[in-house]
Amino acid sequence: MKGKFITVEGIEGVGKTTNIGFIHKLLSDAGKDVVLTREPGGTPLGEAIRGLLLDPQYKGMDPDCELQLMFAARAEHLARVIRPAVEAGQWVLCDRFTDATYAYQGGGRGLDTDKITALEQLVQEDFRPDLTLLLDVPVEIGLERASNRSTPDRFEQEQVEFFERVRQAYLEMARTHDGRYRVIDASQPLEAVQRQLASVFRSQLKA
Ligand code: Z5A
Repeated sequence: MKGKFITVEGIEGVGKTTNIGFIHKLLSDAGKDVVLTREPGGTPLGEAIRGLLLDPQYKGMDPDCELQLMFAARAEHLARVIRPAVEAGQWVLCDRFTDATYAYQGGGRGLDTDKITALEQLVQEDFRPDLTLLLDVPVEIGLERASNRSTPDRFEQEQVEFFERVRQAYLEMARTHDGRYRVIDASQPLEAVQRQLASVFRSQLKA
């Protein structure tokens, strides 16, 4: 039996890392064999590409270069980690995936969606997440929560308007792909966010 591919999305500081640990425990307690991974990254080559993408010395990187590096890392990740795990019946829990490309490179950088769709088709064929959790908070809350970081990476150096465009792109995807999206109000205290997540997984685990 095939496993499932679950992605967690949202703007910076929304609580993805914090809540992925909680979801991992929920699924493991329910007897699922869970693989935790992230994008960009998830393989040695992907993590090397991540290093290039986040490095502030490449501030001003050409948006097409950024887009293609995201998909180069994704191709390796799909081939080495995600597809084999799902085929083997594991539940793959991934911190960001292609919806982040639509939100950041499409919404944030303003790249044409058709370019992203063409690369998505090339790299993924018909492979898509089974479930996407969008943790949503107003931008000022996300940036405030993320503000304790020591050295901001290349994305964290962007302006508020950039993150507003990213958030709106995510919310628009949630409206149009409502079959696989669950929007979680992540502005609430952590216990309340985790109650919403537990409720989503109660129905997923029954399905
Ligand atoms: N990127 C892209 O452009 N295109 C793509 O296709 C992909 C990615 C895949 C790296 O991603 C960058 O890559 C990302 C987009 C780009 N850049 N940005 N921005 P990343 O996921 O590794 O980086 P990130 O978004 O910056 O993650 P993050 O800052 O680590 O945020 P987070 O994981 O969502 O938040 P957190 O670390 O769990 O929580 C932040 C703080 O808030 C922490 O102190 C928590 O204790 C606190 N927190 C969490 N939840 C709560 C609640 N409910 N109340 C109060 N405080 C809370």
